[in-house]
Amino acid sequence: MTATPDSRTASAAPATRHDWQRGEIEALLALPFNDLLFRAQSVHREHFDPNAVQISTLLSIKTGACPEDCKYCPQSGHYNTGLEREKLLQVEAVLEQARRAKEVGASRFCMGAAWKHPSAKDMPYVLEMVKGVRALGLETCMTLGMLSREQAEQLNDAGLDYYNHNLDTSPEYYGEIITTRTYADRLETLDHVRQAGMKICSGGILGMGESVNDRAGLLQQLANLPTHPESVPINMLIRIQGTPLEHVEDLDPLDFIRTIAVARILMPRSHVRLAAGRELMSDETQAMAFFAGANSIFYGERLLTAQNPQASHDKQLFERLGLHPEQREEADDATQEAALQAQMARARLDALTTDASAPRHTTRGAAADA
Ligand code: SAM
Ligand code: DTB
Ligand code: SF4
Repeated sequence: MTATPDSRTASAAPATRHDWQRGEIEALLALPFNDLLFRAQSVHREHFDPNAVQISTLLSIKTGACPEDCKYCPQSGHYNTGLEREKLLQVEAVLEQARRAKEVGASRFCMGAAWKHPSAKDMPYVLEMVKGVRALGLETCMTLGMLSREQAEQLNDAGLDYYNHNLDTSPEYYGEIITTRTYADRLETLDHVRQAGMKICSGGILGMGESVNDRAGLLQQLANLPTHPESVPINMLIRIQGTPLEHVEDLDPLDFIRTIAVARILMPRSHVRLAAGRELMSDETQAMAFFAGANSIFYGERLLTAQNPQASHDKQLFERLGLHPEQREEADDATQEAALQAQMARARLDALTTDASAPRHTTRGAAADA
């Protein structure tokens, strides 16, 4: 297993914390907006190219009729959402979609299935999909529900890079949203994924009627995992007709941005994804989310079943904001550490050789561009 991001903190920045208290996180969420965004953007620049955004494309490989009762979900069999169900796609059909995603610039292909967990009968097909997508030169991600230790190992052996499994909300609010799978079940799956050697993609949904304390609770759970998830999707609830959350109150977009900013501060080396709900956001809200430290999106007109912004609109937004797609999410950790150290050495040299009157802020920019 490769070194984790947290093991490369050595000399570059303060050690990443895993002991956040709920009150500390609530205090960050309550900062004056400008102070919070300044702090988040400063942390962001220490670890990332501030103008690069990682691009993933999603495909639903098995749609609808899910036995779970997640109150937000169009695919739950418990609610009548009018969604047409589909069996597991053929491997070749999935690879065809992956080729298209690659052509339009995605670096990662995420496959999602509406399952409680994968069955033994489905696993061989899923493993073939991982191998095939990987062979196209794309990073692979799957979200298939709960995994046993053995299934996680099989996926890792097939070459799966990321497993997405969200905590969704705080442990206290969770029972209001899902009753068919526990918080502990979710943490156990995350542990199996990590032990098997895969990277974790885990985040949650905002706008489900949760309190600020619940948002702090979700972030606390994620940030206090033994290793931070490499990818943290923050979804804005897409209200789906027929689900129990159909009429939940609007979330203030500024509160959404605040949560992204705090995620960035707590998990400084993780990719924070501005995930579901962009279709409902203004370009200005999305721009602010990128400023707050979001650096990953789902690209393409469809998420799993719901709409996402048109690709042409996203292209235009990237141009207007001077953003560019990140080429690959992560080189291996040793390579990334070496690049960071080299950048910092160069920056120190620059600082020594630059005219004393010249502005000094170039140092941080150089390091962040590693
Ligand atoms: N069935 C698998 C599972 O839940 O473990 C994987 C697919 S599931 C659709 C992946 C994630 O999508 C959920 O955990 C939830 O965070 C997000 N999601 C589902 N419906 C959503 C909605 N209406 N709005 C925002 N996010 C949603
Ligand atoms: C995540 O956190 N968001 C994505 C992905 N992981 C799998 C899914 C969003 C689903 C939105 C509703 C739908 O498309 O059905
Ligand atoms: Fe099923 Fe996943 Fe939807 Fe829950 S979120 S109902 S587990 S597809």
